[in-house]
Amino acid sequence: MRPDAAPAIRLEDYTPSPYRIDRVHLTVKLAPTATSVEAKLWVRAADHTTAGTPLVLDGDALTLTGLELNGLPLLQNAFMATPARLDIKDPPSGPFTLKITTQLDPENNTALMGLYRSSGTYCTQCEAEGFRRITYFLDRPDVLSVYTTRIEARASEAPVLLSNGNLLDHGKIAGTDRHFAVWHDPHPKPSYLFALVAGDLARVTDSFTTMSGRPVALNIYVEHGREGLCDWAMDSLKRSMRWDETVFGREYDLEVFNIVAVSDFNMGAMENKGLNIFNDKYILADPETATDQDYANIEAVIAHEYFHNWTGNRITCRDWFQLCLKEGLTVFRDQEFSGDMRSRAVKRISDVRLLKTHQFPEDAGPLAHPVRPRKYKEINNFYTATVYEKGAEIVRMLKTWLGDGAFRDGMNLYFRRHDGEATTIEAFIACFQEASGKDLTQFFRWYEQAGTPKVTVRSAYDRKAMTLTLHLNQTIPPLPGQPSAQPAVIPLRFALLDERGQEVIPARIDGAEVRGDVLTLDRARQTVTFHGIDRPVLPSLGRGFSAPVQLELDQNTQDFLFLASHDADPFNRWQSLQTLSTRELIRLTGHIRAGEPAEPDRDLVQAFGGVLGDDALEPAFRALALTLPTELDIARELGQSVDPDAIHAAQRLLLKAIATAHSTAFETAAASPVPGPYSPDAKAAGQRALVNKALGYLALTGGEETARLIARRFEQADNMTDRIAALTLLVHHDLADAPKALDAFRKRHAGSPLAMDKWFQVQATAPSGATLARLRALTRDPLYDASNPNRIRALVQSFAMGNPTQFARKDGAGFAFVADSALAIDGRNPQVASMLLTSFRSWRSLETARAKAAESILKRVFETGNLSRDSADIVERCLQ
Ligand code: 0A1
Ligand code: ZN
Repeated sequence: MRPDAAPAIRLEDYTPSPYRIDRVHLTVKLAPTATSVEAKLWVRAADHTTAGTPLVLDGDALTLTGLELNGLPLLQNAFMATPARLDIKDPPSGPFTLKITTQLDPENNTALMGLYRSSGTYCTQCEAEGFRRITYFLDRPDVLSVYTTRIEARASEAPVLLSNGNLLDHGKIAGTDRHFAVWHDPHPKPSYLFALVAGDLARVTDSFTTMSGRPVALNIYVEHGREGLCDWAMDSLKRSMRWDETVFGREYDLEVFNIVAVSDFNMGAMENKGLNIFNDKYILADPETATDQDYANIEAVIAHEYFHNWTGNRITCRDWFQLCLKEGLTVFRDQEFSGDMRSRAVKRISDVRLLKTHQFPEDAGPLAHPVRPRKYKEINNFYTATVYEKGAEIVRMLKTWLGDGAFRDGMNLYFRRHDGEATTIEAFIACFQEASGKDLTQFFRWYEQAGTPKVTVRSAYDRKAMTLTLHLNQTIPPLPGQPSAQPAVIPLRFALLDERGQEVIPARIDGAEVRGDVLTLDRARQTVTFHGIDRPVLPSLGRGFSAPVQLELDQNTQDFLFLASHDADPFNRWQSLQTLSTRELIRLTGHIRAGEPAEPDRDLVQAFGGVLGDDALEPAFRALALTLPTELDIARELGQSVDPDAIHAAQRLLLKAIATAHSTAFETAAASPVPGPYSPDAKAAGQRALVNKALGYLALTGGEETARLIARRFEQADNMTDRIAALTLLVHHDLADAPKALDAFRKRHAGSPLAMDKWFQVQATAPSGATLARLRALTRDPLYDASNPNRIRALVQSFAMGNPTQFARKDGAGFAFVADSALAIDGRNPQVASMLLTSFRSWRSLETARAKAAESILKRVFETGNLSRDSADIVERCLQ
């Protein structure tokens, strides 16, 4: 089959399953290359119209070794089995049982989907369609079954045997060296939430008492010797459980909650019922090997997976088009949790930065898709920033627009009405429609239209009439498959500020729906008039980033500088500086490309000094405010004819100007000690962020003395945050001590693959012409493992996504490196390959020579024989 010939699955083609499977008994006899799985299924027709019709079960690369119907072997001509499906041609019209036996080879399952081995531990990954690699099944999320799982294994190979639910029984198998465990999960669930783990693992244990007084055993399983690295994860879990009770009224519902950390995992983590499986980088942490960011990520991912127990597991998706029903909502919930645990403002800014650097470009290029896609060829390619992050923004807009009370009522109605169901976005939104009494038809467009709306604002103040008028315009630029779009519902949180920064409250507002400080746009063009405005005011719009849109304001530099220092909304203070910096970087980039001299704007440079010196602002906020928009942000803003070298040079120029103008203040900030021994809490992390940000500015202008200071910081660091910050400066600024420091780091952390990932990443993101050759050499480093997703992400993905000048080298060598890395892994692990290929998504916006180089490499990949469906889908869409 040509790679592009895979059929597309379409939302409009959804039909309910003709059969139900009420109960599943699995008996899994584990052996590295010959595991047998016996699945007994209690099957019945969904209704009389489907009774007796052929039953078609999904499979993927399966070997059938036995098949019985109602306890009797099925005759050859009564069924048809291929690795990809099992047809029961003429099933009974009443309920019946099927016993299906398959044989698996976990040891050689390199795709990390289905049952595989990670460092000797048997584990599973079933979302989205991995269960069909274990047994033939109705592998679709709207088929909910109660599972009982018996696991057998050699006791010495796998002393720990885990599956979903509660432990029913365990013991030795007499006369053998094997033992067993039986797990029962009383909650009906779709097959994608099934999990099994077996191995020689250490256990860290704790407990939790739920709000109604039920005890829950909490266990985290890790490789032996890693027990000491689980404290933060366990603490995060307990805080997540309490928070979900307090804020959403959700209580845990099993006797035990198990988490397992594995080192080979394609994604971040997986919310299997009662048995979450994690990429170990989101569990393991100590100050020696994990950064402050790692601690924050662990807290967020633990919360995310735990919160799925209600939003995803108890209420699941009818089909995979509804993926954001569980993902967007659960991201929203984990963001709120982190906001409560840390500084809300800082968390919000970090989330918006992520959205702008990952989701906005996705939404502006060939891989753009609605939050609820209408078709897919490979569902694994839709675990995207759009489904997750934009999906979360939509839920947040509901809260902003409807208000906290109606939002809470809508959530409660959703939990009450849909518990135990596989449902849809429509059903979710209907709950808020009922709770608020508002018509949400137009709001629903957020799920159906791709693209980031652009809202332009022109303002006019009429002193005599005492009115401020805003002329607002919203558009979504044309996208592949979406030539035009309809106006969206856009809630804008706002305030009007007078020249002293005091809020001016309008007597009346015409032209838009207003509730409190939220005005909502719903037309392509809209004129909003604020009455009773007795003095000139500046609007502060989109406070807290109240809608995922691109706001184009007609304010001038002075206006933005004013907002940057006076806005009571910390998000808009940050945003104002970002907007100004973006404008400035675009201007500088233009001059640099034209070969003209360029001088950064003095007022802007001055403003950064103001932020740095403002002790009233929390250090974490100051560190963020001192961070310029990324080079990729500027590329996205430019949108066409992008020259990454020019953007890089412009950024350097502005950074250097800021560093030079405020060198003394940066020296002071860089020398401020963070009090006490290392603690990962948000306050201390913020202080470290500011110190390291200041050190980064010093590195731009400093001479040998600064270089020595940075080398000393590297040597003396007592935590990974400071050590990796110093190492990054040494390597990215090509300072004399860089090679020595890289060696020292490698020696120190050779025993920690996760710490070594940082070492690979620092080198992969160095903006130097020598980087590519260095990376090629690193792929041969014995500590690099070209089949481990985390290593590939650290070396190749961070190069592709985090090193714009080198990835988009004019000679095409950067593109070739990434494409060849993808091809090298594609046969073993298609998901990782396609993830690498998504880094080509913005190729069309590059200037001609680079775009041509990217295109010819994409075409070469596309024409490769045997390309996986995952990779073919991405490349095909990139080329469309
Ligand atoms: N549901 C998980 C993410 C996930 C998705 C797919 C996977 O394998 C293809 C694994 C994990 C989450 O949102 O955390
Ligand atoms: Zn999730």
